[in-house]
Parts: sequence; structure tokens; C-alpha cells
Amino acid sequence: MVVAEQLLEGGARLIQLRNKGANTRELYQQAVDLVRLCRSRKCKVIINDRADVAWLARAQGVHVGQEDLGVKLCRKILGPDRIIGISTHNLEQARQAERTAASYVAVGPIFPTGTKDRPAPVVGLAGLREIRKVVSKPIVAIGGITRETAAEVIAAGADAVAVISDILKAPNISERTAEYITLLGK
Ligand code: TZP
Ligand code: MG
Repeated sequence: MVVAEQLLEGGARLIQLRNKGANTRELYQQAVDLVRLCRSRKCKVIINDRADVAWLARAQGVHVGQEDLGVKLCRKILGPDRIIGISTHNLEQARQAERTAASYVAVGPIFPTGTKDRPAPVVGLAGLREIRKVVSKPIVAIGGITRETAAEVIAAGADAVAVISDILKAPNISERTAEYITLLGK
């Protein structure tokens, strides 16, 4: 949890736990530890892929992809109040996500990314602008976003950005996190 502590130190208020390599028990334990760590700092925790783990660990929500349990089933597990985010990679998926009970719609990859295995084709800023026209839920943009590009991603219609490498590969993770918060004025 060293990384999470650094993110919190930098002022993060929402962290997604993403660990594709963990088995279910490991993911559950990490989720419990992260939720405990974040609680006193008023930082929300979203668990990637697994609504069951999110519920059991009392996380604030889950983030699902196109091949995970759908939003309707996640709502059955998590109830009406928890956060459910869904990944979309094109206009049609975004339109569909808008019609679900998701709390937010993630759109990406906005730019090329080395973080995800077999990423969908790049959506780009133009694609994001088109998606903005059909989605009224909050949009979280993801994929290859850096502090140099975050402002233009927001200008293209995103309400928030999700960032992995540009924060985790920084020489100082807390400072980089704080930079994003200042940059985005949130
Ligand atoms: N979904 C679309 S792109 C991506 C995910 C999980 C990875 C984003 O990571 P990075 O390092 O910020 O490009
Ligand atoms: Mg997933």
C-alpha cells in the first residue's frame, strides 16, 4: 500500500484498485486494506472489475469493462447508492452506457497507452467530443493522459481524468498527484 499512501499524501480523493494479476483472495485483502487506509482520509475507493469484492470490502464502488458483469447486475450487488463506472471505447458503447444505471462513463483510450494489454483503438480528442454530445453522465477520460494533455482532455468534454503511468512513474508520486489537483483546480 506504499503507493496508495503517496497518492493520499498528494491529496487524491478517489483511487481505483486495479490488480489484474491478483487472485480473488489477494484482491479482496488488498481492497480491505485500501478501504481502511483511505477511510480516515476521506478518499473513495473503486474496485476494478469485481462488484462482489467491492461490496465485501465496503468500497465506494466498482469499475467494470465491457466484458465484466453488466451495470444492472452490479447494481443488484451494490444497491442504488454505490458508484458504478463503466468503460467504453467508442460512440455506440458510450450511448449504451448512458442508458444504464451507471454513475459515470469512462472513455478511452484517449491517447496511445502502454499500460493496458490489447487496448481498444484510440478514441482521440475528436472522438471524446462526439461522445460528450450523447452522454450526460459524468465522463472520466483514460488512456495516455499526462499533465501536458489533461487540460485539453477536460476541454474536449471530460469531467475528470484517470491516470496511471504519468503518476506512478513520476519520481515523486505525491508531488505529481498534487500537481494534477492544482492543474485541474479540483
Ligand atoms: N483503460 C483504457 S486505457 C487504460 C485503461 C485501464 C490504461 C491507462 O493507463 P495510462 O498509463 O494512464 O495510459
Ligand atoms: Mg474490467
